[in-house]
Amino acid sequence: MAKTTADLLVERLLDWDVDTIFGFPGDGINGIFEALRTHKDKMRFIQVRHEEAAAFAACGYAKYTGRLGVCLATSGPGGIHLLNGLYDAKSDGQPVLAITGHTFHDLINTHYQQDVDLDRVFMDVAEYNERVMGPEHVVNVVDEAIKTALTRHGVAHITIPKDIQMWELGEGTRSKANIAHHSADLFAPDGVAPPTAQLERAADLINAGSNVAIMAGRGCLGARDEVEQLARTVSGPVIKPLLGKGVLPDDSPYTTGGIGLLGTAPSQDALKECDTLIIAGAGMPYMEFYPKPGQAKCVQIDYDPERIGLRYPADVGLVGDCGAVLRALLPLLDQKTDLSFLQKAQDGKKDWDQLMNERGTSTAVPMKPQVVTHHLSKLLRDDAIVSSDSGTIATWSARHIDMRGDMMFSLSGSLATMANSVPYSIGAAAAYPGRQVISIVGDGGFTMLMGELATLVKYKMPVKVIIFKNNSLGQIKWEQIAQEGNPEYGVDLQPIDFAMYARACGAEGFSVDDPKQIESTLREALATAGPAVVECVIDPNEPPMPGHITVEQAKKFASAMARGDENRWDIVRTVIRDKVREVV
Ligand SMILES: Cc1ncc(C[n+]2csc(CCOP(=O)(O)OP(=O)(O)O)c2C)c(N)n1
Ligand SMILES: [Mg+2]
Repeated sequence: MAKTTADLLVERLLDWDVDTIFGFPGDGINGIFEALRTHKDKMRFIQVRHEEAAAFAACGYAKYTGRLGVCLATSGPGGIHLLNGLYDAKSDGQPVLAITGHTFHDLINTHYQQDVDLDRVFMDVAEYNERVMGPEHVVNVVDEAIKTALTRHGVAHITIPKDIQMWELGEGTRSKANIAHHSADLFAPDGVAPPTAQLERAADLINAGSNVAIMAGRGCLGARDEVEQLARTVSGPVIKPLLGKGVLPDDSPYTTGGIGLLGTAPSQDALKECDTLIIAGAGMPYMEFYPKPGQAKCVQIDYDPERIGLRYPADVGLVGDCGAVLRALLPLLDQKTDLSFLQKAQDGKKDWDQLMNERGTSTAVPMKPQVVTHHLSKLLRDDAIVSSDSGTIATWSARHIDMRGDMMFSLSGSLATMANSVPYSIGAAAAYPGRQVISIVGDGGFTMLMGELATLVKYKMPVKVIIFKNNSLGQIKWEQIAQEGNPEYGVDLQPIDFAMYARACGAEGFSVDDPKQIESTLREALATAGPAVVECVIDPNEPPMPGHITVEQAKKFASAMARGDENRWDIVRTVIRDKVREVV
């Protein structure tokens, strides 16, 4: 039997070493499903419960493997459901290929069923976007789509009308110009190093500085040795934006931890006091945490020339892979002998760690959210892959989950969407059977894609889902109070028994509200063979405060309380208790 367009699609993906596709069926992609069925010994299809989760899983897969992630959805609504996950991939620079169906090729734009031009819908999100016109077109298009996604670190999209998926090769429609087998399944990454003169300018600038701070983001995830050597050479602290959490282990003497609202005080101090800043593979958006423009000389390293000077007025830009650029730069740098800036940062980090330890070991009731991440961190294996959702949980994860060994960590960075973490864990579990995979998620984020627990059960993915139950969209509640100075509104959640829900899905379900039980409950859950949910009932009145609180934030907080937040006395008590603990 002659090959169909869909056969050619699947076989070309296999040529590109794609062996896993996350998706959800529909009549607009039945042709592709038939090809998936007949190639199922080589191509694994993972069926999620919502297409958004397929796109998140593909993004997580790409983040944790460095490889292309692939997702598949039907015409119209299926494709539309992918969008948020695709924007997540675009925003965090991940190579993801989305494949969708379209209606019959000769009914497009005639108000037919599921007649949505997804190639037009995806114009903004996708770097490459093409409608396949026949079996002779698909191979070339797949090659271009994949190369573009890998080169531009973004989304590529292919849509195939449902009848064209079944068209067979050899029906005489190949144009003379389209020579068969002319296109290659080969990606050749750009390996050009920055010119020597630029490297020398960067080195001069760094050598002349006395307080050098390094901000190392996700672009440095594969360059741990180089970043550590840089820190040692310039005697400066490494500040890790959240997507770069895995760049250095948290017990490294060279890191002050995270930055931003959910970062650490010593990172904030180091950036406030540095006279030289090296930004490597980072685009942390919160400019108020950078040095003031003009305060520090700046060398920025990024694979994308468009990002040089994006957040801070860089004096020298070095374009390329962070590891390769640092290897070229390091021999030009002088060893700094004055350790005072680094030592101050290390002292600040020690104090911070002590504060976090106190917060994390609190026995107060209701249980503090930090207590959960504190104990979880200690119980995790050195190979754990931890995904966090957006919400206050991101702060508790950022500050209390310590990176060790080969651990990986991610969340939705620039898009900061909710509901990504369980699907990211699906991507991680698919890529790394045998590794410990953890999802840290709020009750709000979890309920958005709650059906994905069934996906974990179906594929026997032993992901442990740690749900922080505060019956609230906590992050927004605190924003309303502390940033806007308004009493909370529209943020309370109808409670759900998540442990019972887990069992209804066929997973293990645990529930804990006692800080004295948290360690043993987590230990028991982590030891289970399959997927498990741990519902952690936590204090809804514990605010995620920045490392240093500003006068403005304190004033807004006071104003919201004065205007009558219904939980104001509980909140005030909690905040005062924290402040007292900090000072005593
Ligand atoms: C898709 C989406 N909708 C809304 C938001 C705004 N938002 C950010 S965090 C948050 C609250 C998250 O609540 P939950 O998951 O319960 O975590 P918590 O903050 O309570 O820890 C909301 C609504 C978002 N980031 N993404
Ligand atoms: Mg919540």
